[in-house]
Amino acid sequence: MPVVAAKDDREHQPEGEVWVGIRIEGTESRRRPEVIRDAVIEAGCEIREPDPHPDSKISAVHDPGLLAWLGSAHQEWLAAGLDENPGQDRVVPYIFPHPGLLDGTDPFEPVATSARAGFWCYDTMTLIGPGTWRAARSAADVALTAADLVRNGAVAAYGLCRPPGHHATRKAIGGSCYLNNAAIAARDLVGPEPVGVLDIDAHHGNGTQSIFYEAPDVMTASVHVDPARGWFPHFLGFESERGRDGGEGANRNLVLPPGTGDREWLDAISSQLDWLTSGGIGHLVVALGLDAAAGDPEGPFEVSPEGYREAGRLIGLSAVPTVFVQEGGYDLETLGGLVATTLRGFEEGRASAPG
Ligand code: SP5
Ligand code: ZN
Repeated sequence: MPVVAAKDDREHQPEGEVWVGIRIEGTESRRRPEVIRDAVIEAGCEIREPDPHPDSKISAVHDPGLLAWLGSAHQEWLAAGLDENPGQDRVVPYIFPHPGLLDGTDPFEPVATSARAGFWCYDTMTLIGPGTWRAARSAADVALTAADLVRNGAVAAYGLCRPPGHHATRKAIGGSCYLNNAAIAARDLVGPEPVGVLDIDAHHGNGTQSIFYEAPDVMTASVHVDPARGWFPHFLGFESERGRDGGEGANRNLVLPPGTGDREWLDAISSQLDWLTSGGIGHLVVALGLDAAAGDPEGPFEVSPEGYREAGRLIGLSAVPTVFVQEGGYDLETLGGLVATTLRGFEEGRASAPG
């Protein structure tokens, strides 16, 4: 399977995340793409660099104001001297346009550099450093290049995106995500037939859901840990969220309790694949998070490597041209093997699929 990866992924150095007010180490490390690269090379995949794509492909899913801010946020932060006083070298918000603050008035982009961060970022865990924009923009090119390969006839392609993307919304970064790589690829692949997004990261793909919430031409399906059991993104990911207006009925969430293992997880994935294929999708984008695996430090599921292989097999059996986009997965010991195993499962499923 062709693999697309950018050297720029290591330029993103958030140096941790602020959680409950404390800067902690953070798990979205630059080692992640290294271990994945090693494993897919070992599995015999060829790696290629992404091709550059125009900004219009990004602004098709993100607010141009967000893109303008993201591209210059760290430089503005330094220009405002916040790295020296009070001594914060990463962009991090302190005040947010909370509905309870605004009470129905329309938010506007504030003037102060420190306040602007909260206008475009919904949590404190998604820090911006000097190379964050370059890495995020390259990750979007990775997803778009993988989409090109599949549009031009490849059965599937894998985009090794870092930073990940599925928590980023049209107007806000969050959850360690900056540009929504899977959504950018999905929007780019819409043709006469709708596109399906299957998100198997342990966390709800809230950004992808919200970007396409009113879209009739992108079906979004996510399998994730129940937010009602206390899990990120906490406010979204419930099964009652089914889309709105033109997108009514085109979003489907399946939630599972902490501790879920292979059987229930695979049943949910299978159900989502049936739903997507019955919608007549022409392409599938898989938001591939490996944090559902047993032992992952950020996810509470107990999925085995064999479970991931079976998930890949089910996706391959659906016989829909597929773009895999890397999302979460934080156990550096097993992450690379899980990606390779999932892609191998896909090849097996595809080989025994009709057509
Ligand atoms: C792409 C992706 O998988 N993003 C996951 C973001 C969820 N992060 C939630 C973190 C919640 C607090 N973690 C603190 C760990 C302290 N040990
Ligand atoms: Zn995740």
